[in-house]
This record gives sequence, C-alpha cells and structure tokens, in this order.
Amino acid sequence: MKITQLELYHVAMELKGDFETSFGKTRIRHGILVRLVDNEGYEGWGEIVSGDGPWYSYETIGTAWHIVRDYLVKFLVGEISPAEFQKRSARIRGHNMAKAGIDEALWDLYARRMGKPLYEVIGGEPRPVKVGVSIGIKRSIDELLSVIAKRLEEGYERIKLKIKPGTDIRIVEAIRREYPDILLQVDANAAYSLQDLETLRSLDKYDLLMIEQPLHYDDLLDHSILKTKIKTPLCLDESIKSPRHARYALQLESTDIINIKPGRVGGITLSLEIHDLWSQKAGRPVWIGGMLETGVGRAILVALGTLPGVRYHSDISASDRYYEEDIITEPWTLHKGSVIIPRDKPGIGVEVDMDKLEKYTLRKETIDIENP
Ligand code: OSB
Ligand code: MG
Repeated sequence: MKITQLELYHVAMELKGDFETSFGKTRIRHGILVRLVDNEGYEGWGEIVSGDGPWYSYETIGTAWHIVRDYLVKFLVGEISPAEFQKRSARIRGHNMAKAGIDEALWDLYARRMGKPLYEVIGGEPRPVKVGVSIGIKRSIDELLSVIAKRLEEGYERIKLKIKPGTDIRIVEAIRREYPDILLQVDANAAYSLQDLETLRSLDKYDLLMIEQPLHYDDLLDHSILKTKIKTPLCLDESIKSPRHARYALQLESTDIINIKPGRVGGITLSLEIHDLWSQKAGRPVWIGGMLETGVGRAILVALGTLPGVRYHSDISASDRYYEEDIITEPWTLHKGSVIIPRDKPGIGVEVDMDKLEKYTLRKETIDIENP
C-alpha cells in the first residue's frame, strides 16, 4: 500500500470525573488521533496516548507531534506495510507512543483494504472480550464505595483500584468487607519501593487478582525480589516497554502477568510479539491495558483483547465510563457478562464522527507524504 496523506488531531476531551493515580490527576484527557489515507482512498486510524505532561511516561503531546512530523512521516514514503514500518522506524530510539499511533493506523488501513476485521487479521478469536473498570483514587472511602457500587450495577465484573502509600490497605480492607467475592486488583503506578515490603505483604490477605506495577517505572530487578516475598501475583505495566523488556522480565522472574498497552510498547506489531512471547512461549497470562482512549484507541484494545493469551479481564471500559460523548459514530457499550463485543466490520470496526472530532480538536495538521 501507498500512503498519500497523514492527518494529526490534538484532541482534549473532558472526562466525566477526575481520574487520579499516584502520578497525578487528569480531568481533561489529551491525545492525538492519527488518520492515514492511501492512494486508493482507504483510510486508517490510530491514537497516540501521550498525555499533557511526562507523567506516565516521558512522552507528551509535544514530543509525539515532533517525532511524527519531523521523523516518522519520512518512513511512510513509498510502498509500506506494518512490518516494513517496524523495520524503518526501529532507528528511532524510544517514542513508542508516537510510533504506536502510526503503526495502528497502518494496521487499520491494511485490514480495511483486505475487507477484514482487525481482530481476525492479527489472529484474534471471534468472541466477546472480558473487561473491567479502573477506578481512580477518591477523597474518601464512602465516595469510593459508592463509585464501586455504581460500576458493579452497570455490569463490570472486575474492579481495578488505584493505590498509593497511605491510600492502600485501608481502602482494600473496606472494599473487601463490603464485597468479599468480587474480582479485585490494585494498580500502584510505581508508587512504592522495597522499603514498603510490609505494606505490600499485608495486601496478601485480601485475595487480590494481582498487584500492578508496585515499584519503580523502569524496574525489573526489585520486582523480581518482591515477587519471592509476596503471595499476590505481580503484574507489570510501565516497566514493560518492548518485547525485549518482556524477555528480561521472564529471565529475571520479575512478574507473573503483563498488562499489554499498545501505546506503551510501540503499537500492534510489538504488542503481538509480547503476547506471543509471554503467553505462547512462557505459558503465562496477559491482558490489555488502557490509557483512557477515545473510541478509536479503544477499538484497537478490543481487537487485541481477542488474542488467545488474554486470560484476565482487560481495562477496556465502555465509552460512557470516560466521556459524555465519544468521537465515533457508535460508542462502545458494555454487554451482559462484563464483555465488549468486537465488530465484524473491516479494520478497527468504528467510524469517526468528523464533526465531533473537530469539536474536540485543539490543533490539526495535514501532511502530504510525498512533499512533507
Ligand atoms: O496505569 O493502567 C494504568 C490510565 C491512564 C494511565 C495509566 C493507567 C490508566 C488506567 C485506565 O488504569 C485504564 C483505562 O480504563 O483506560
Ligand atoms: Mg497501570
């Protein structure tokens, strides 16, 4: 396929409520939508999940725009495929979120040209995807309990709680008292160190599915030490930045489970590599993580959620968990059994509502691939 045009949209969408993690609070969610057009008029969409600041990772809207505009577009010249893009863009060190946006749009375009749904093209199974909901840090336990009650009523069967030092044992204890049997897990977003071993160990009592990224965002070694000292299964998010990191984590025994986020690891191609290494070769479970994506990014998560190695509920909630209004024509909805159903339409299976997209766009740029 031959790409003729690339469009970037910096969107700012207000979340229904604050989303607070150990690294900060988000109310307006920033992201970049990527649209590619080929010489036959097909389009492909991707989403760059870098935030408004270097909090979850070092990437920002500004760095991603720069990397796409000044470097990645050059790799789109001539005959291109998702695999060819990997080869060409491997020269760029890091900037995985920027690369992921382009990689995803290429996969969408590739699948639309074949007239097949993306999930099928990447080797997924035609089945609903089990999903849960990620709940931010709240001001009080009462507020947290009422949010959880609402989410359970909506049909989410698995709850992920954000924790940080001082807001951990107390809240898990309160939730377990109210709900002894729900599927519950916690995510620390790198807020602890091995000094906090006693706190982390006391979570063992609460029958958690896993604890996600308790230690430093770059760490694989301390996690391997922690893993021998606690019973709760460990899951890594921030630390697994590439298939290489997944291999290190396996060798070092740093974690039981990996949360695969296409944005964090550089896109679909690399997500598939991590999935294959961790689940096919190592026989360990993975699940798909989210970054508060719009319906476009969410569609990519849904496709990845159908992969055979995904054996935990994924962080892919319905559009209305995040936004009053999504930018796609048919928002993602939750179905009975806590599932989201992949769509049997070509590519990512959603259409962007261009009026809505423009409404939330702060900045747009169109680049002619042959004459950038
Ligand atoms: O650590 O998984 C995380 C959102 C933004 C940044 C990091 C994380 C998250 C979530 C939300 O937990 C997952 C989602 O519902 O998109
Ligand atoms: Mg996480």
